[in-house]
Amino acid sequence: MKKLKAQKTRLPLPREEATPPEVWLNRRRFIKAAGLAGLGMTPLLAAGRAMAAGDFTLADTMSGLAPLPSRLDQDFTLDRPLTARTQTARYNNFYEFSTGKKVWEHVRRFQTSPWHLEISGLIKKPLTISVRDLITEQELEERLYRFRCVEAWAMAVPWIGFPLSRLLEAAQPLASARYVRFGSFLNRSQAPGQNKADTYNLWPYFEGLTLPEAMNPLSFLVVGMYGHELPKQSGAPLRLILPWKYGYKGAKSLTKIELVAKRPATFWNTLIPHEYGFFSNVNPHKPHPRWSQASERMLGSGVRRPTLLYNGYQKYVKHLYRGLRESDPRFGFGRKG
Ligand SMILES: Nc1nc2c(c(=O)[nH]1)N[C@H]1C(S)=C(S)[C@@H](COP(=O)(O)O)O[C@H]1N2
Ligand SMILES: [Mo]
Repeated sequence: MKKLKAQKTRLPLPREEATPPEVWLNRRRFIKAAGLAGLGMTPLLAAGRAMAAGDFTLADTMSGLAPLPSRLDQDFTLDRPLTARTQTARYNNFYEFSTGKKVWEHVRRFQTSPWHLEISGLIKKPLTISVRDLITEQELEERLYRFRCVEAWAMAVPWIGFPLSRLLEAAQPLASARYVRFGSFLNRSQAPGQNKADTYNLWPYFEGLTLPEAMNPLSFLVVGMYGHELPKQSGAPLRLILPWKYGYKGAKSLTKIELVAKRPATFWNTLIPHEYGFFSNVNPHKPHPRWSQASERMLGSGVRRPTLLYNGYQKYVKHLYRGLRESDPRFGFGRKG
C-alpha cells in the first residue's frame, strides 16, 4: 500500500509446496485421532531455521503456539490449494511493525497475552472479555477461506474462530446502531512502526463495517490458523477476517469493537481516500488507481489466478450491495472511494 511506490509483481521467495485442502483435512483428522498436534511443527522448524533476523528465526515466531481444537465448517470449500503455513508467516502486512513484508523480524517484543477485547457504544450490554475466556467459552470453527490483499497477492488459509455476529448479538445492539468500528492496539514500546512520525502515524489502526456486513455469516473473528493460535505477525491474539473484502478491512490484534450511528472513518481511507474506499469489496472490474485488480498472485506458488467478484463469496454478500452506491445516504456520508 506504500504510496508512490509501484508494487512488485513477483516475490523473491523460494517456491514451496502448498497443500491441497483434502490433504489438510485428512491430516487434521489424523492428528486429532492420534493426539499428535505437535507433529505439524517439524517441517516448519526446519524451514524457519534457514531464516533468521539476528538470533531470532521465523520458527521462533511459531514455536510454542498452542494447538486449538475446532470443528471444521463443511460449508466453506476451496477451489485452490491451501497456502503453506510458513508462507503466511513470513509475508505479511502489519504496519504497526514494518512497512515491509518481513513483519516476523519485528514482533519479538510484542506481548499478546493477556489481551482484552472491549465491546462498547450503542449496545445494551457493554462487555470487556479476555481472549483466553473467548477461546475457552466459544465453540471454535475451522473455515477454509480465500484471502485477497488489495495489493493483488492472495492466499488460502484454514482459519480458526467464530462468527462475529455471535458477539454482536450477545451485546444487543440498540436500534440506533448502524455501523461497527474496529480498533487495534496501541503500544509504542512494542510496535516500532507506531513511533514513526510519517504519513502512517494515525495509530491505533481503525476500520469499520455497516452493521449488516458485520452480522453477515462470513464475518469471522479469528483466534488461530493451521490448527494453532495465531502467530504474532498474523494478528495475534485476535483479528477479523472478511473474505469478500480486501485484506485491510480486517483489523489485526483487535482490542475494540464499537457500535456507532454514523459511518466511521477508516485508517487507509483517511490516509489515501481516492485509493481505499469504505466498502473495498474484492472486484476484478474496479482497478486500483495504480494497478489492475483483474488477477491475483498466490503466495508461495506464485500462481496467477483471475480475481473473483466478491472473492467468490457473492452468494453470501451480494444482497448487501444491491443497487447501492458508496455515496448512498443510507450508508451515511463518508468520503467516496
Ligand atoms: N492492525 C492492522 N491490521 C491490519 C493491517 C495492519 O497494517 N495493521 N494490514 C491489513 C492488510 S493490508 C492485510 S492484507 C492483512 C494482512 O494479513 P496477513 O499479514 O495475516 O496476511 O491485514 C490487515 N489488517
Ligand atoms: Mo492488504
